[in-house]
Amino acid sequence: MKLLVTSALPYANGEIHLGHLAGAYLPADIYVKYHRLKGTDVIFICGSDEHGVPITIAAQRAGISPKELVDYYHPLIKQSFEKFGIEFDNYSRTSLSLHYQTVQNFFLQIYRRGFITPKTTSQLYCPRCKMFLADRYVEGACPSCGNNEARGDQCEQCGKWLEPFELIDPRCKICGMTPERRETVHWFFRLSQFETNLRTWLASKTHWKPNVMRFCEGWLKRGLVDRPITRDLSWGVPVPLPEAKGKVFYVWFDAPIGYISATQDWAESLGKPDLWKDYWFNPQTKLVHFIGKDNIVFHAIVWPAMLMAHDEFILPSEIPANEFLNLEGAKLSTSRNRAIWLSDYLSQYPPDPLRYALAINLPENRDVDFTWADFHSRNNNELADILGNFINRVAVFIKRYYCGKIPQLTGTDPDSENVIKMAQEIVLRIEGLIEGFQIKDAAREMMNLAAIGNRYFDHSAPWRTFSADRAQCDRTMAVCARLISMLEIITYPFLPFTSRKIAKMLHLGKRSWHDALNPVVPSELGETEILFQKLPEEIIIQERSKLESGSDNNVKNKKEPSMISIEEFKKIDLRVALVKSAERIPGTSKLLKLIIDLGKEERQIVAGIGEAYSPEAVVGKQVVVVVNLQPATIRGVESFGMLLAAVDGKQVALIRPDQDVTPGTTVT
Ligand code: B3M
Ligand code: ZN
Repeated sequence: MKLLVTSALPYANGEIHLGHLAGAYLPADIYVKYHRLKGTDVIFICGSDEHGVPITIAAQRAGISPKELVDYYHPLIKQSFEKFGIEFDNYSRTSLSLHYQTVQNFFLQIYRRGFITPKTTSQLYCPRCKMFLADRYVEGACPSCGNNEARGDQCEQCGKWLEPFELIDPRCKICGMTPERRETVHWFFRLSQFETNLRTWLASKTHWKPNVMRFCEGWLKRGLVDRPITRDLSWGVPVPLPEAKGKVFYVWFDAPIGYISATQDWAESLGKPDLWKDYWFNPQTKLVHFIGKDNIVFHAIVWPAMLMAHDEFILPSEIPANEFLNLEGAKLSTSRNRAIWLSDYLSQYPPDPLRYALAINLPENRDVDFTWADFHSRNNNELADILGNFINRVAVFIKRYYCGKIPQLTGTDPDSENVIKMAQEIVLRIEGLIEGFQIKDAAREMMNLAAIGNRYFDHSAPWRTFSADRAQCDRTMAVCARLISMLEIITYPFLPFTSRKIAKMLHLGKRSWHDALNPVVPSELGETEILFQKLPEEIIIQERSKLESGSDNNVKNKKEPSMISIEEFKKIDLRVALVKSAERIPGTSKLLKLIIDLGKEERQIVAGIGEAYSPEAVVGKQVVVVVNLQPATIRGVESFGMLLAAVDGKQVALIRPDQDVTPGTTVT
């Protein structure tokens, strides 16, 4: 069997937060680490989702291009995952040309097979922004639940998948204007054709999680309709049809194909460019998609239908979708800046305590709440007091009483036999739980093994038997060392950094999951160290208040435009200038090159007023200019400042002083 595991491709429009981790990344990483230990032929594939309106809106807000935005976030996301111990075989990105080709070929194949049809549709168009309002560019009231902030692609409140024109009282997300309807051609994926096949396929997934099944059944009951998979946007994978010039694919068409292109990218990086086919074309491969619940419809309905239409690749075997993580009793929200960012967490605490606190409380079957009080108690009362304490007290004892030499197991007694049996049962239970995607219960079992160790140690009282019954004491310590050796293996998927420290302590080399049932015990202790630092109680209050105030640490991708201070405003140097000369910049209708007089100096600036003003009309006029703007080259002409104008669609009006003043006068 081969295993191809994916986690949802995160949008490269912000950093990773705890909601992401609990939904699609940490459980997948635990699952994969376990399988790697087991020796399964497994690859773990992910990458940044770099297209779609979430990206273009964020870029527009930041005043940069979509490419600049994703180039900024992609490496940050990748690094945060690495620091948190999430080990993808490949973390790719959808702006790669390899991805473009794969998407275009995928499309052409389903086009040739007759599952794509063009249709003239009437879409919302913002006359002020001069663009079609696809997906999240439009907001309005949800026709199904009334939520007034439903987006053009989906209502977050009720989960309904929407087309923009279904919204009641729609408004342009950029400028607030009520859009009008305009006709445009789009290419539709004939999802309706796959209703029967999907129904049969889903019926075979009797073991899937009930949340996923219920969702899919609801969809099929309402009936599947054909969906447009193209958009009038400039950022995205271009549609490879001559008649579709200027159109790109809808992000949810290109993103899942990213699972394939990221695997191709992986194979290429290994110098074995065909290796990806061993997975995607192989009916023996189990394809497992870890996702959050908001992505169920795309992974369990649309994507399988796309794969059926294409007819060459394997279909998903498992879709273990998680519910949501709330924070301190309320919804996590990046737009309201109520989130805990992974990079902030990692700047203060080690990765394993968070891995544990999340793993033991995963939203597997229902939404769960992350609280700092719980995090604090998991760290202090479980990691430090149970797991850390067990390993530490055994190590200290062996060092002190045995000079670091670990006694070998000889003879037996009912207690020791029993504890080893219980430990072996735990290992087997963890196997079953992880393979059945019950990661949370598996994490509990792992801690249970350490708790059993502590009880055994207490009960055996080696500090007493050391002089009273030496053979008994030897046996206790040999059994404890065995349990630690087991813990080194079973903690690895959950707490990889800790597991490596334990391995150093026992001088353990590479081992497999099966070794946990019958672990080797070395004869001598290596380097020992405290595995978990206790955290002071103050952090609970501190972290909570950070979250509620949305303080600086949380502004990572604050999406709303913010207020500025008077100091910030004062940084802008505004002056009155007199236009000395003006000429059109050849090849453009909008741009004029102006020479302006600022009293002490003359400057050249480029102004985008050419459609409203002729060069003659501006010469001799006084205008207002930003003089400390970074110089820029526009159409090959250098500009050392920016002229102010009021702009409303095509109407442009220069801002001018009410009466003539000395050129160079400051505007405040
Ligand atoms: N980027 C949605 C999300 O981050 C999306 C997942 C794509 S998986 C193919 O919620
Ligand atoms: Zn608009």
